[in-house]
Amino acid sequence: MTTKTLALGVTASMALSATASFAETWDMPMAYSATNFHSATGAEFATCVTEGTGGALELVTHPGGSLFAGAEIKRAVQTGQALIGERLLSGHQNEDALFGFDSIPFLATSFEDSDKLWQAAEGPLTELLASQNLHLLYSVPWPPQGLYFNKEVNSVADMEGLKFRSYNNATARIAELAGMLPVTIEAAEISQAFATGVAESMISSGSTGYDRKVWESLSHFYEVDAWLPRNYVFVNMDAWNGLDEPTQNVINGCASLAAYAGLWRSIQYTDFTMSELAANGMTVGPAGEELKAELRGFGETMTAEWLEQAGEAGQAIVDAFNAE
Ligand code: PCA
Repeated sequence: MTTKTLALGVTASMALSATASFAETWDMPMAYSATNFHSATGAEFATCVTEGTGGALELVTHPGGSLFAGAEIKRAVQTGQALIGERLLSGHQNEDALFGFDSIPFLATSFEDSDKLWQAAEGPLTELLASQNLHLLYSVPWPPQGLYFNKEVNSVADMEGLKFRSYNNATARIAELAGMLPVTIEAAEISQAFATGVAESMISSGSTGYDRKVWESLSHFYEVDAWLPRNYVFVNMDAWNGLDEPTQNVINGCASLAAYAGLWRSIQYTDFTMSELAANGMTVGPAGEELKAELRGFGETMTAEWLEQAGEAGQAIVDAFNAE
């Protein structure tokens, strides 16, 4: 080998190692369909980070549970199988009651109150996630939750015995209180579950009903505004700490934009999806007085249960929310 070819070889390998140490690709598993507004917001966030770091950190989103199913995403990021991901926060309520702060029936029922509740909860949630090796980046609420059925329902008695699709502890508890049979199913799987009769009813947003075309199997949507659950985007803490400060700054900037854009999408999607459910043949409207009153009773029971499970930390969130 001549001196010249040796020098060329060294330069080439230096260039290669520079690429290897400075350009990284992170896969970002997400649970909901690519067309869902959270997924659209996440895709924009990923582009923002990729472009903002000049390609040094490329984020690649994998919506619809295609890389990890919804229930596996948090563990995958905790253990470093993926370094960033998005998940429904209250999906972890069985690990710690605090994760269910956003699914207390009738505590925060509007976008404004949901934001207020998030102001009260963000600090404690950030700490809880940090204790689990996760860094919280941003969070976006779903539209208000209402009830879906395959028949007219005017009271809890009409719900008895129905198979009810649940997505967290609170939704399973509503099923129990109403004498229904809870069955846990990821949003990505619900069209099939309704088509085959594995589930006959659920509580969710107009958004999920629209995304999954539930009018193919269900006939009624009752606006209840029970709560607005949140999705959150989070990073493996070791991976976060391994980033240099300029990269962290870009990610934080993109995260703030995503939180803002996601909230606006959620607000606009609320009316749009209600009209789409109706346009596709569903009966859409407010729940009747009897049903509403009975659901409020469940709300009181569940609020007391949550406060008992979440202890002082939970009480502090509710107090801070009520004080504002
Ligand atoms: N859609 C998600 C969670 C809340 C919502 O509106 C779902 O049904 O899985």
